[in-house]
Amino acid sequence: MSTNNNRYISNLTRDTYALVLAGGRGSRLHELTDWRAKPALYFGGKFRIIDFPLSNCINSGIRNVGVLTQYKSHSLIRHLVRGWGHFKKELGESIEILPASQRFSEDWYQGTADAVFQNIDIVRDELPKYVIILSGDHIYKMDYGPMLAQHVESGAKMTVSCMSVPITEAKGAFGVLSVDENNRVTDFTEKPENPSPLHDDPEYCLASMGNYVFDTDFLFEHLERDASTSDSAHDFGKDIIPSIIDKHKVLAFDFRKSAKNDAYWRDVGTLDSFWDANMELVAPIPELNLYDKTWPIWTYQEQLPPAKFVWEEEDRRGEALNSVVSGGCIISGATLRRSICFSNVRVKSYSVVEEAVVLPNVEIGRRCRIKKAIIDRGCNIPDDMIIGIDHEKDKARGFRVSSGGVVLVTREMLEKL
Ligand code: ADQ
Ligand code: ADP
Repeated sequence: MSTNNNRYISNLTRDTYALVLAGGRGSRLHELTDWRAKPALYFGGKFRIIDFPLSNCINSGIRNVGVLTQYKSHSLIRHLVRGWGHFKKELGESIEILPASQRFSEDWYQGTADAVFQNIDIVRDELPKYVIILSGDHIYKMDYGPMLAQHVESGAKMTVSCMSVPITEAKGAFGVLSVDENNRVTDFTEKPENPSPLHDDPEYCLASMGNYVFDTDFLFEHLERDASTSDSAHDFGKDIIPSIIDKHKVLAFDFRKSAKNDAYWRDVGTLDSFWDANMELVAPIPELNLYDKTWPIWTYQEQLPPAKFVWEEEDRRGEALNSVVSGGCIISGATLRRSICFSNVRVKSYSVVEEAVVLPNVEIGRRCRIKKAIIDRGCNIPDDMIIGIDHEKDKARGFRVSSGGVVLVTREMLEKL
């Protein structure tokens, strides 16, 4: 049967259970993930990171999803319950939250393989033929159908999605694969210091996106074997993949080749990459199209009044240029340039906010000047405060300045002033 046959793909996706790994801390995001897991972090004016893999599942026709949570899961679980709680088992749909609940032992989830192992019986109950394991940490649009179709047609036991990235970016950051001429994975090293280059491009290597398709029985067999191995970190990248590639058919799925011009994928693991990916959205035509009706990104939406811009006098123009402004915001007599305002942000007269990512419920007082900054949820920026112009001054006040020159301000930092 052909992979272009939609019916074939939808049968496959219906036979698939998705597990989204959403327990990671995201320590390189510093104070932004002090109180929330990385998948719960806000993105793009009204979303959270987890909305992207979940929307990809729904848009791909995978309607049974488990979300594995662990670290600081409160805000993530609240978001899932509010925004993703309407799936109906009766209609063959479900989104289940699977917190580390010490069901098998006294331990929390150890590595990612252990997180899945501890939920084997829940997945088994669903009787899926295939399990797709997804990282809950990335911003991307991906139709999982072609990956599943390749997996089944090739007769692979496991398929790893990957894309070519510059070696300088992959170093110490991603799992790196080598493949033969049939795309079979011949080597997999988790976060190597010296990634093996592509044979036709020495500057690039093949990086794992942290998304895997397994035949269900094969997955269970190897998770059980790994669970009884004492010197394992119980992690897919470190243990499971390297231990199976010699004996079993593990294939790479090249996301960039499959999605062609639509191969958008961002790891927003640092303050700089988080700020960059948000800033991309204020471009006149961003690479990530959030307005694409054929691939909607769902989220929890509060009922809010529309954004309002108030212009009272010539030097108090409430305006936003090349910016994204969410519901409930009032920009009164202030100027926003190349900025993103999440819901319920207030910016008062004579303030100028440039290249800022302003999370929900922030108030920015009068005559403030903010440049290249991330303002965390609930901050109250007092009148006349200047942020992002003099980094030495920012640091002296306890704000965090990233290596790329992005200033992070949180409520706790402001309270200490
Ligand atoms: P990392 O993202 O660095 O690399 P990891 O920290 O294990 O690996 O996180 C993978 C996913 O699992 C994330 O979505 C995270 O939130 C989640 N997670 C981590 N620990 C968890 C736990 N105990 N319980 C539940 N969820 C947990 C991985 C791969 C690399 C690959 C990159 C791509 O290991 O090979 O290149 O993803 O970014
Ligand atoms: P500033 O005077 O510093 O710009 P204000 O809070 O006084 O800040 O708001 C100025 C303008 O914003 C108001 O005159 C009004 O037009 C608009 N505004 C403020 N709050 C509201 C609100 N709750 N509903 C509708 N408009 C509002």
